[in-house]
Parts: sequence; C-alpha cells; structure tokens
Amino acid sequence: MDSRKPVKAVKDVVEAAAEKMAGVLTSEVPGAPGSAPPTVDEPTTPHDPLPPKAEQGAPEARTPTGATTGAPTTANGQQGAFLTTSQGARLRDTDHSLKAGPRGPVLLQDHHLREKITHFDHERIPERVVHARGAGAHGVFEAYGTAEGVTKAGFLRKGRTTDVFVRFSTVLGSRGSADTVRDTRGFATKFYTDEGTFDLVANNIPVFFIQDAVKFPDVIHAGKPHPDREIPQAQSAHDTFWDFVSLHTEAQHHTMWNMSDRGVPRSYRMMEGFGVHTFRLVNDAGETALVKFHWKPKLGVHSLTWEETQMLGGMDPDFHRRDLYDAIEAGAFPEWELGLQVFPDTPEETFAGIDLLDPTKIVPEELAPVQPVGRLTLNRTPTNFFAEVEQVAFHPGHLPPGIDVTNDPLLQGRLFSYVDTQLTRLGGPNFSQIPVNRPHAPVNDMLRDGFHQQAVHAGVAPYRPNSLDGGNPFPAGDGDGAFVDVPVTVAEAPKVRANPVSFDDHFSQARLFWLSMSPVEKEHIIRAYTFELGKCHHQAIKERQLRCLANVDPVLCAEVATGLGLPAPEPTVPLADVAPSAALSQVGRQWPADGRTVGIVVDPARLDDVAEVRRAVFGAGMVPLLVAPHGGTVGDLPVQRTFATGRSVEFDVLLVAGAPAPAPDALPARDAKAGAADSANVDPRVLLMVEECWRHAKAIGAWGAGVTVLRQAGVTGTPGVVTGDSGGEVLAAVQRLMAAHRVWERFPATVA
Ligand code: HDE
Repeated sequence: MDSRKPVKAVKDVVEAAAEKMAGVLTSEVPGAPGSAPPTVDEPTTPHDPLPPKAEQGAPEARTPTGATTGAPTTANGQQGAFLTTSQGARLRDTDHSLKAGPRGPVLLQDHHLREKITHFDHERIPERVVHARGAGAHGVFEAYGTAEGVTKAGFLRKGRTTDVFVRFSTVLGSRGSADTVRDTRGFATKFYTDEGTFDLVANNIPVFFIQDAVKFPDVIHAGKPHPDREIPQAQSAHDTFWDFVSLHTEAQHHTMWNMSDRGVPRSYRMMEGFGVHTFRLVNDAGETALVKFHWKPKLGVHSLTWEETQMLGGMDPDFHRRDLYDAIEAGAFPEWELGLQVFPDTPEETFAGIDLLDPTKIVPEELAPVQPVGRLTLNRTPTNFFAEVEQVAFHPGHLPPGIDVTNDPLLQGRLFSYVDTQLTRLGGPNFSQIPVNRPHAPVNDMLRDGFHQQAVHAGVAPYRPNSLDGGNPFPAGDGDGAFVDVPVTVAEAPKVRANPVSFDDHFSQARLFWLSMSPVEKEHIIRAYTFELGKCHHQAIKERQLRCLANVDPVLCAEVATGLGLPAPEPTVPLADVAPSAALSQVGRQWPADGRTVGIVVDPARLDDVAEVRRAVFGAGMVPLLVAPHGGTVGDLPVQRTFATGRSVEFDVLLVAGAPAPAPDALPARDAKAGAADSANVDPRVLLMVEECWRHAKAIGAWGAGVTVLRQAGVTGTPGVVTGDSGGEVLAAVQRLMAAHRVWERFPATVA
C-alpha cells in the first residue's frame, strides 16, 4: 500500500474547476489569477495541485540531452497534496519555527526553517545586463516552404511546424521597470528545431547604435542611469545618453527610430522584428545568399501616444506584459510572418550601394522586398515566469545547418557575449540543460561536469578520437546533416583596428527615415527630441545634438531648436539625396483589431443594448471592459473597472452607453480625478475618460443617453466621434475606425 497516498484525492474537484475555466475562457474577460475560482473560506480538504490555466504551457518535458520523456509538462511542477521538504518528507507545520518552549529561543536544529529561509535567501539571480525587463510566451512556427531555394534548414521546409519560445523586452530598464518607456524592444525567438536550436535574437528596430561590438559597453553605460544617483530609470532622456550619441554619430540613425513612434509600441503584438545583421544562408547545393530577417505582425505596427506611455507608467507599468498574456488567454493569438530580404552573396557584400555588414543601415523594402517564409503564432503563456522567461538564454550563435553568420563586426562580438553572460546569470556552463533551454534535437556533446550538471553521462571517453567508447561520438559525414561553416574567403589585409570607409556615412539613412514619415509621425519625432533634450542639464549637449539634427534635416533641426530655445545650426555635411521608403511609415493602412480592448461606460439605470454590444465585442475577437460607478455587477453583467479604478489609457476605444450621474465617491477628496471636470449631472471621471480618449486620438462612440455625455465633453461632431441610435450600429462604425488604429485627422500636423 502506498503510505503517501493523499488522504482524500479530489481529482473530481480539480477537473470540475478546469471545466469551469474552459467555459470562462470563451466568454469572459481574461486575467483570472488561477485555474479555479477561490473559496471565501480557507480550503482544508487535501487535494492534488490545481492544473495550470487553460492558456498556460510549460517547456516540453525533455531530458537534459534532448530526448522526449513522455511525461506531461506538469511533471516539472509540484506533486501530491501535502507540503513536503525539498527531499519529499511530509511536513506537519510550516507556520512556526522549532523553539525551546513557545517563547523561544529558536533551535538551530530546525532543518525545515533553515532550508526554507536559505532557499529564499538565494531566490534572485542577476538580471540581464541589458533587456532585463521582458515577457515571453510559447508558440509554433509553420514554414511555407518558400525559403527552400536559399537554405537547407529543415525547419523552413514546406509545412514543417516547430515549437518556439519568444521573449520580448525593453533594453535599458531594470527587471521591475515600466513597460511603456521610450526604448528599443527586444524580440528574441528560440526555434526548437530537430537539427538543433535556432535563436533569432532580434529587435523591433532594424539598425543599431554602434557598428562594432567593442562599443557595446559604451553605449549601454551611456544609456543606463547615471552612476552616482542611479537615475533616470529605463529611459534615454538624460545627459549621458545624449552626450554619447551626439559624439558617436553612427548612433544617429538608431536614435531617430527611438525618437519615432517605434520607441513607444502599443503592444508587443504590434511590433515588427528585425534580425538587424545580415546573415548568410546556404542551400542543399551549397549555394549561399545574404539575407536580413524580418518579422511582420498580423495586426500591423502601432504605437502609444507619448502621454499614454507616461500615464501607463503609473497606472499599469505591466501594460505590455498584460496585453500579451490577456490576448493569448482571450484566444487572440499574436501572429507574425517571418520574411527574408535576399541579396546575392557577392565579394563586396553590398546591395544597391548599401554595405550589408554595416548594422546602422537598412535596405529599403522598395529595393529588396520582404519575402514571407513562415508564420509564427504565440498560443501559450508561461506556467512559471522565472523558470521560463527569466531563465531562457538566447544566443545568436545557436544556428542550425543552413544558417550562418557574416563578418558584421557587431554580430561577431555578440557571438562571444551571449554565452559569456549566462555564466554569471545562470550560474555556470550548463544553462542549456534548464528546461526552457533544452534542445529538441538529440544532444551528444563532450561537455562534462560543471555547476548544476543534470545529465548523467555514460561512457568513459568524452574525448576524440577514442576507442574505449567505440569511437562515439562520431563527426557527422556528408549527408548526415552536419553544420558546416561556409568556407568564405577572407580577404588578405593587414591586422588593424579600423572600419571600412563605407561605415563613415552616419546621416543619410537617418534622413531617409525622417523623409519617409507622414506629417503626424514627424510631429511625434520633433516632440520626442524636444522632450528628451529638454531633460538634459547641459546646454553643450543640446547644442551638439542639434548639430547632428542639422545634418539630418533643417525642418527637424529648426523645430527642435525652437522648443529648446536655442538657435538652429547649419549642416556640416551636404544633406543626403535619398528616396523615402513608404514601408517605414506606420500610418495609412488598415489592420485587424483582434484582442483590442473596448471600454464601455455604463449607467446602471440604463443598460439597454449593453449586453448585446458586449457580446458583439467578444464575437469580434476583442475584449470588452465594463466601467461602472461601483464594482460587482450591473444587471447581470460583471464590472471590470469602476470610475475610480479605470483610466482611459487601458482602452483602445471608448463606448459610452449611458450618462451615469456622479457616483457617491465622485469627491476630489476621495478621488482626485473627480476634480477634473465640473459637472452636476454626469460623473466627472466619465467626462475625463472621454477627454483623454479624444486627446489620444481614439475612436469614441455613444448611443442613447451617452450622446449627452459626449455633448457635455464638447467632442460631438469631431473626427472619429460616432453617435447613433443603437449600440450595434455605433460599435460597427467604431470598428471601422479602429482599422486605422487612431483618428489621425483629429490633430492636423503643421510640418509637411
Ligand atoms: Fe544583445 N545582449 N548585445 N543585442 N540582446 C543580450 O544576453 C550584446 C544586440 C538582444 O530576451 C545579453 O542573455 C552585445 C543587437 C536581445 O533574453 C548580452 C551586443 C541586438 C536580447 C547581450 C549586443 C540585440 C539581448 C544580455 C553588441 C538586436 C535579450 C542578457 C555587439 C539584433 C534576449 C543575455 C532575451 C541580450 C550582448 C547587441 C538583441 C549581454 C555585446 C544588435 C533581444 O549577452
């Protein structure tokens, strides 16, 4: 008999809870913290751990050497109904330390106390030196087969599906910093291919601040908080950053992207991804091509407004993380197409005069179209953030056969850095054996021992050549699918610390980007430079950056100079004659609105249409959030936000389904927001929501009594404000507006 069997297994309870959640998923708002609703009273009947939530997934159960185990992914989690020590001995009490009498002292022999506290004391590991703040999810990649001509990589063969794990991140902030800061975003993808793991460690900006890896510590030291006061956190609006980029002018192109709307994405789901460097692909015939990798989001590229980012930094610092997980939970699975720009592999390694080894340059899509080669879908949130998102370790050198590197000096330095950093962060050389990092291909290396070794290697001869292990492991021969470095000819040249002359052009593509923007995007760029430089203490740094802007564009330079109260300098190099690239602008196209949030302000006294509109919002693949004077329910409908807890920045659009009178807590002493508008008959917080949504160029709709609210806010009849007789009719009109992301015409631009 198993003496460790739980006293009373409650499998049925757990299954019932899971079933209940499955129902909730399709019809309810995402965000429940667990897989079963809690009871008010503390549970006392022992039962197995609750299952993960329906949308959660964990790394597939593999051995440290990549073999399948057949165990469910939950096998990595807690087991059994009872509290145990780390060695599996059941414990009776974890609420009191072992004492000599109830009044102490505590005894040194309390092994449970010591184990519990010691483990806790060591729960933290060093955060990533860059990209510390992030969020990740599991998914699948399906290849179209369109890359078969240029690469032999098996996972790109037609119809192949490959498990993936993706981690998005900001660069500068610490692990607890806000999501919505102005920064570059990381977009790192681990493809668990059956020929070895491929990591595409990409960013949402296609160029980088520096051309040579040796400058990476410099640019990061400049961007990180000042070393004396350790401020500001997670932002570039400070002297050291602008000091560096205005002196090290190869950073100007990347800086321009950061100051554009790309620096403040609306969502991870709405970002492009770029491999930045040029890679080299090799096909079955041994032919090579140079390529740049692109991720194209199904939902289009969209951004927050600057004011939204600042409000969200306080209201919901986890905005991007929450958005990613809520979307997956709501079934609006984020999708991207992987695309390639393909260039002939010529000895010059240039295309249309652009040096393909220079990571501060793009090749405009108009010159080399992005060809789609597969689709990525993120469909599972992590079960345990630390185990998966914090411990995942990417490396640009994780390459399967068919994908190789080029001599881009930035990429070359990265090939060293990503293993090196894990030695400190993950505590030794065996980080590939952590569950989320385990390959899905058989591993037969000769690496042995080290901290946290989890494999139990057999054999006596981890060396080659050997005869004692029968010669195993053998080098893979022709036809065995080995990774073979492309035998690129290395030019005969002196050993120097120098760049190619082509790397000297630092302004032409910053100008190309500026000229490619729509007027409203240009306004945002002007405001971003003015804000960031305005935050610098020293005038010399502002003046120096204005000199850089003068070399990009006179209008940009003059507008920023005006904002700073400084004269606009003359250019020191001729302005580049470049053709704009329409593909760089985010404005002017139509995109699906899957997973968007729709705020619905309700008046509990007038709920006509609300249930129907709410259902229609769910039906359209979006998430309705009901905003009411109080929590709980209005009619039969659950309330997600109150006038006190809700804020406009949580919604993509706002529907006003009534004219709620001021709630009992609409008092400035209780809720400062209530002091924002003077109104006797409508709750002032509702008027504030309308005003903010209007200011942020969001579509707004109202019907019934809600129309009077819009009238009172003074927004009726302006672009993107819809009124109608029924909720259904208004929702349909608002949905059409959402396709453009924002109502851009609400604020006409002053620059052309
Ligand atoms: Fe990284 N980078 N990087 N980087 N990088 C890291 O590796 C580094 C660069 C990027 O979600 C670190 O595991 C050097 C370009 C992403 O876990 C570290 C250089 C691009 C992530 C490192 C670069 C990136 C990192 C820190 C200059 C876009 C987050 C922790 C040669 C193509 C991955 C870690 C994740 C992380 C070094 C430049 C993208 C220290 C030396 C260019 C998305 O190894």
